[in-house]
Amino acid sequence: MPVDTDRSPPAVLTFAASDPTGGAGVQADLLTLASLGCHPLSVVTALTVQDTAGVEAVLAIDAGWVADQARALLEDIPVAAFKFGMLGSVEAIAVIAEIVNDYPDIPLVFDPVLASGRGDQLADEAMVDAMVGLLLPRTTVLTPNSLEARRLAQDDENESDTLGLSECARRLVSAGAEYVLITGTHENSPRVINTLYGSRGRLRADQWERLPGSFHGSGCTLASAIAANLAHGLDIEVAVREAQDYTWQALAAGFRAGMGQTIPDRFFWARDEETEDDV
Ligand code: PXL
Repeated sequence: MPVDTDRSPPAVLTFAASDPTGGAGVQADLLTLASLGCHPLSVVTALTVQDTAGVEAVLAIDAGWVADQARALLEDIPVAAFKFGMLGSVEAIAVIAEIVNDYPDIPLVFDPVLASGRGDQLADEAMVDAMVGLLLPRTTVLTPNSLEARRLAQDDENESDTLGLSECARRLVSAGAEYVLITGTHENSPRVINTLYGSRGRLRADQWERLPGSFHGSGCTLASAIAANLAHGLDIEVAVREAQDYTWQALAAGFRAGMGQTIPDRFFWARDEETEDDV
């Protein structure tokens, strides 16, 4: 039977690590992409042992296996957007760069995961260098939080704390990212300010009410939502703006599955609302 591509939801391919809690990583990406009407494809780059509080151990998947997973999918299924999360190793970054460079027209959203919410390191300096050198030149939208932006943009370790976010964005764009969305959750401002930069500097800033508590997988949700919106054909600025709105709603509807951080509810819109008749 012929494949009915007209009725297929756009396929989005995420390269990310497994988070067994379903809060972050591949599992967060799959939930977000499905919630936003995409078909999620996934290449697993690492396994983690973790709970909702933090990451206990990481097993990077062999780079050859990462490449084989991706090639098998790309030879079979047309992909509308790529999304990168935690990538596991320098070797995996190198093969992933080589693969996505063969598909230059597919938009790519890169969430440069460097640490867990608790601060467990998920990328070393060699991985940071490989991300900047090999992945930024292929990135459509980079979505660092302010800590990640400083670490990716710094020239030397002492500079990091003082580097302004617009200077970070300028450096990340000159390293090759087309757009950079720096999220302001970790800054000391009463509201969260997320700023989108492009080659001509600041494009827009969106402000969000700061929600109480700390969340597991908010960055994965935001980057996947941008990828989903790009896969549906939205312009960058609209895709970025609507993805923030979706993420804010998922966070506001978040739940505590365990004893650690709150997990965003990516299917907030599908929950039964209590109506007056129910009470
Ligand atoms: O939220 C960043 C992140 C991404 N991917 C995996 C993670 C985490 C944070 O813990 O574990 C697999």
